[in-house]
Amino acid sequence: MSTVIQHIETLLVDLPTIRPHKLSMTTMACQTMVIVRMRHSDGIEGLGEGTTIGGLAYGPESPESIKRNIDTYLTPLLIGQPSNNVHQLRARLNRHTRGNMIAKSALETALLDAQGKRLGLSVAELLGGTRQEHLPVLWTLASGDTAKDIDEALLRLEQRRHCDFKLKIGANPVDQDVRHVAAIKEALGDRASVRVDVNQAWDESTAVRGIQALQDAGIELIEQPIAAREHAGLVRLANRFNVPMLADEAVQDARDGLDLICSGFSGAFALKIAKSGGIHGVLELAHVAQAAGVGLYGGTLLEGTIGTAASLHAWATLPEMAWGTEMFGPLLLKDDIVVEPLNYTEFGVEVPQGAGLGITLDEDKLAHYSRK
Ligand code: MUC
Ligand code: MG
Repeated sequence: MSTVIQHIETLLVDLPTIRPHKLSMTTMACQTMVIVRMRHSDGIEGLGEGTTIGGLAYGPESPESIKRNIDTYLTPLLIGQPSNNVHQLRARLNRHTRGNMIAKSALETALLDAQGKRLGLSVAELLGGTRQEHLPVLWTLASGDTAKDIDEALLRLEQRRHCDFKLKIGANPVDQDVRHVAAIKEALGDRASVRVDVNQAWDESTAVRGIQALQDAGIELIEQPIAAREHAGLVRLANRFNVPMLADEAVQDARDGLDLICSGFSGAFALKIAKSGGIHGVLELAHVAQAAGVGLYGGTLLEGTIGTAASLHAWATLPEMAWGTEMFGPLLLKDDIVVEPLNYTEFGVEVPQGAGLGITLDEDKLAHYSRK
C-alpha cells in the first residue's frame, strides 16, 4: 500500500528578537512562526514553517489565521492522500481553497521535507540539484537609530557576517529618512552596499523626491517604494531613475511577474516562498524573471530556521542571483528551535546538507517556545 498523510499538527511558536526591528508598518519585538509537523504512514515526519511579519501588519495572513486555516480547511484535504505526489497535492489545495499562500507554503515544505527523507535526498536534490551551495546574505538595519545601525553594520562587517545592508525606511518623513540613510552610507563608504526597503510607504510623488536623493547618496537598490498594486507607477519609477527598483509586495507569483514584465518593468524581483505558496510557485516566478532578464533576489518574511532552510534549498537550484539573498531570519532571533543552526560564514550561509531540509527539531526548545 502506498504511503499516505496521517496527521498534521500546527504549533504557534513565539521567539523574541535580538532588538526591536522597525519597519514602515510595525515594530517587531518577537517573531511568531507556525510550525507544521506532518506525519506519514511510513513513520516519516515532514517539517514546515509559515511565518509573516507583525501579526496582521504586513499582509492578509496572520500567524493565527495560518494555523486556523491549516487546521480547519487545508489539513482535511490532505489527510489520507498519497504522500509522494507534491504536484497533485498542491493542485488539490489550490482547487478547493483560495489564497492563504503562507499556509500553503508551510504545507508544501513539510511534504518536500518528508519526500526527501523518504528518498534520502535533500530538498534541493529533489528539485533537480544545486547550482550554488553558499549564498550571500544581507543584513537589515532597522533599530530605528542611526548611530546604533552604523555600529551594528560595522560589527557585522568586521565579523565577515554581512557586507550588504538593507535599511527599512518609510515610517518617518522622507527628508529624515534620507538623512538617516545617507549618514549610514557615508559611514560605511565602499566597504558595503546599502539598499533601502520602503515597504509601500510612499505615494509616487514622494517616491520621486526620495529616490532622487537616495540615488544621489549612492544607494544601490530601492525596494517597493509605492503600494503593491501600483504596477504602472513602479514601471515609471524604474524608467525614470538609474538606481534599480526591486519589486517585493508587488510581485507575489509568476502571474504578477509576467504582468510587470509585460508592462515594461526592468529591475529585480524579491522571491519569497511564502508569497508564492511554496517552493514550486516561487521557482515558477524565478523562471519567468530569468526568461525576461529581470534580476533575482532571495527574499524572506523573517522566517526561522525551517522556513529559511526551505528557501535556501529553492535558491540553491538557481544560478547566482544578481542581488543575493536576505536569508538572515534566524540571526534576528534570540534563540532557535532546531538542534543544529544554519552555518552562517564568509558573508553568507551554507545550504544545509542531509535528507529533506536537513533540519532536526529541538523538542525541549520547541515545547518551551510553543504558545500554550
Ligand atoms: C520585506 O519586506 O522585505 C525582509 C527583511 C526584513 O527586515 O523584512 C523583510 C520583509
Ligand atoms: Mg521588502
